[in-house]
Amino acid sequence: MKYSDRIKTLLLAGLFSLSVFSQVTDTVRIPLKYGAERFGKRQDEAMQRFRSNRLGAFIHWGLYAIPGGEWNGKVYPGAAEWLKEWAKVPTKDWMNLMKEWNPKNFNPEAWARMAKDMGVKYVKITTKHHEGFCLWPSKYTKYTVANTPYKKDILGQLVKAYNDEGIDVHFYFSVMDWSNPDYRSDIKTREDSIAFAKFRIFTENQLRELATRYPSVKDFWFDGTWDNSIKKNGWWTARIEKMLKELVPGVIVNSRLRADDYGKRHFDSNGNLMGDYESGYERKLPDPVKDTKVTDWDWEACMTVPENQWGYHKDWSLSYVKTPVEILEQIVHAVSMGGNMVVNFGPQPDGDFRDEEKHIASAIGSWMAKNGECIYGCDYAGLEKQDWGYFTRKGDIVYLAVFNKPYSDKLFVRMKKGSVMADVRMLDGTPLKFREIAADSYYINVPSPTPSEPFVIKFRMEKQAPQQKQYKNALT
Ligand code: 2OX
Repeated sequence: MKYSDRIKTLLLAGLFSLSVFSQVTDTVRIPLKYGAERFGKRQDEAMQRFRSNRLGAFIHWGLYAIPGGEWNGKVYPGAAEWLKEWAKVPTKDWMNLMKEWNPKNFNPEAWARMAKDMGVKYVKITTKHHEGFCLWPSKYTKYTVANTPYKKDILGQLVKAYNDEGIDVHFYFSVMDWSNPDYRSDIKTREDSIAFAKFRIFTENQLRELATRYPSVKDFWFDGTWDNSIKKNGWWTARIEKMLKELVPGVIVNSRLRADDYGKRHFDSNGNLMGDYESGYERKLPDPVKDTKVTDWDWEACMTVPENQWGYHKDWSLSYVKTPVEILEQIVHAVSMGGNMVVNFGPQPDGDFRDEEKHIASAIGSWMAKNGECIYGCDYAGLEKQDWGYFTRKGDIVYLAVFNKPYSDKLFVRMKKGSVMADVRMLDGTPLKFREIAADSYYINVPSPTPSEPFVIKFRMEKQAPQQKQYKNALT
């Protein structure tokens, strides 16, 4: 063998041995110090709990709730929590809102009951949004609840109330902080690096404070991490994740925090997910036919009720407001592709929820009480998507969540090769008629009378006994 051929063989052998370890996209072509720390999904108990929870609520609550999208008589149609930016409000003026932070109707136990009744297993709370106002009494800034007329720790009361109801609490944290003078969106001068080094320490202190004050926190969901300054500090984002994981055993961190050695985000330069789950599905969902690759990693989507309002906005007539059934469909859609779904709420400045949100929470809750079996602990079923709705699966039980009843009154199901359908029922146990109509293909009869809301059917997927071939493809 020529020398160059020997080198080629060695290289090929090297690539082959890498691919033995790798699943899916997992290859290490580019050496990274701050890339993904793992190939594939985390499988420890905390991660399994995160995954099986499946449905969560998001809470966006901060000073922005007070103006509710209006500044100096002008209503801004953009996201209410971005008002400081839309109306170019200087920090000093914005922080005057702290004098009005006194949510008279805030009742953490009522919030926890609302979440429980909605059927959510976890709640993600904005500890600090881009504005920089903290819902906990942080030692590291004056912009906190402690310096408002209300005085009390909002976050601490919520953690306790939710946990008392058995609901996990996740922390939203914006790294970008519009009120810290040391924050930089890019680092171009020596002065920028000095300021940003101070800002890194401030952020680390706040995160250590959150992790130690509230050790029952299950997840940190980072936001405001897209600026160049953070992309140039990939080493620091890796260090933050490591610090939190040392402080809180089992804690889960979203993909949005990290940047690798080259400033690549979410997926590192080798295409491997950083953090524990992908958090890029914001107000959108993967295509249920084309994007089944998302089932290779854990992910969580988050959704607003209007088009794009996270914080409280006083005028919801400015954009389309989703109906409860549309939100339910998005929840099922996410689970059918192996993801979690978080539905957002923007509480009013008085500490109560607007009527529309209360209605949505209770409508989702009553559907979940009946049909939650197809959501909690469920995953991608591995079956071909059909137009009537979505499949989910738990072990050998497959669920059909029907959102579009066909005129034929028959639900088409294509089974995996080597498996057969058995024991088809409504969730309440009522058996349904079904029959095999072609190779691996079945019809299930729509229940009669047809339920007046999206309904769920389940069946057992059994291994096929050896049998003679009944169906044959045409020769063409
Ligand atoms: C949009 C365009 C440019 C820069 C940032 C955004 N952005 C930020 N969009 N949404 C956000 C924040 N993430 C959501 C979870 C909310 O907190 C929203 O304010």
